[in-house]
Amino acid sequence: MNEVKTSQQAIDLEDKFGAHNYHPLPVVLARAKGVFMWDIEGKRYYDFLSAYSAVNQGHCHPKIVGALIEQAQTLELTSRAFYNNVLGVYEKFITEYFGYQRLLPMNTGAEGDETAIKLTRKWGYKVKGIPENQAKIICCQNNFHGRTITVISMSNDPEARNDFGPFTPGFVSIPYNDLPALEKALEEPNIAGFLVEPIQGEAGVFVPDDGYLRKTYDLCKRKNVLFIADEVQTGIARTGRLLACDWEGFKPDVLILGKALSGGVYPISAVLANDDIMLTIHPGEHGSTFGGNPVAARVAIAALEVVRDEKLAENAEKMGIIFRNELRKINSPYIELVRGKGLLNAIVIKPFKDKTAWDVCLKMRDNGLLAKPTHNHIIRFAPPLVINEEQIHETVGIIKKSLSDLS
Ligand code: IF1
Repeated sequence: MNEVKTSQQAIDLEDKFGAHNYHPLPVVLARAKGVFMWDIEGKRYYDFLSAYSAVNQGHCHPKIVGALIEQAQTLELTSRAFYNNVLGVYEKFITEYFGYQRLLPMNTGAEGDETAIKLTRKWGYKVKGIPENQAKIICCQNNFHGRTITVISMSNDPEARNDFGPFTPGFVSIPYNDLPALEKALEEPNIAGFLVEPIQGEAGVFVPDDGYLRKTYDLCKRKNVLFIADEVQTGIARTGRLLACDWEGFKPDVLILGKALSGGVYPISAVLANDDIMLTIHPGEHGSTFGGNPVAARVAIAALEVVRDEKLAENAEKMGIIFRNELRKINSPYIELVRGKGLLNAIVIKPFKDKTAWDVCLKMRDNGLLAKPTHNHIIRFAPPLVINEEQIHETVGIIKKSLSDLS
């Protein structure tokens, strides 16, 4: 491979030969460890994105990378045409870990959502008795569940949808954090499920009212409708509990996981459910070449062990409280609002001197911290969950300095 020597060379190559489906912050990373990343020129940054919460366990965690290397050298892929000696071990491990009877393994978050939708429809026909092709799933406005055609069929974001139609039918969209809207939608015939993010990520880390999720779950139960939680981003300790739904003490009927299920070293997603739901899908009806492969299985076990052994949920809760408290002490004309849960946080930026969230992110980059704006005026702060208190104070200092550099 021809080595890239400077940041500019790397940017030029992507610009010339890559599809232009992203607009990255101009920084070219070459190495990472724990909460840090380094660019080609050797400058060090705090990672405050964690690859959108995929790297909860910290970059290049030795235990997870070790599992990846060891299994890749032993047995990499069998497909599901044959059994392998790792998948069953993983299925037993993850179902006990999260308290479900069965796992359906996939690769990306969007595939996890697709799988959950198929499973919910199947259950709707086979168990609930919905007439053929009539099943509907309730989703929320401003959701983000991925990029496939069916998944964007639930979206109301013009950038995600425009010129990608026609769309998949069978969704009913309601406002998020609105119980009466759900109650009303549940009166419609042939509703199979309600799909929701416990905290809306793309919407700018929008945290619903306390009790909202629990009440929506109870409403679904009353109407024999499956509660499907997309915990691709909120799951696996990010919000200060193993699952964000744990904050409200209930178990979704269908649980979708991704991202941090691999600690960021490999695309792994999962759908978990109990027998009455999962066994409605039969051989030949759903699957994936790579889903549940031996490398993914070993990596996911290691990644989940790290979350448990290093008490990452507890740390996320503690560090999150300190982080939000410290952020709220900053006196800056740019900060309108600080919100979040655990280490999934955001600040809403007030327009001031024509500066946007993008300008703030560039300044933070210069000062050694990487974060990404969402929607022009919101900045997400989601460091790896291994961050310690001293580092929280240092990073709040960087954020504060960056805001004052701008004004
Ligand atoms: C991108 C946002 C985060 C997700 C939830 C499923 C998926 C995602 C709740 C799909 C993916 C990503 C993907 C990333 C941007 C990003 C994101 F800003 F768009 F909203 F994280 F906050 N469910 N989230 O958040 O998972 O198929 O990507 O594995 O670049 O699109 P995937």
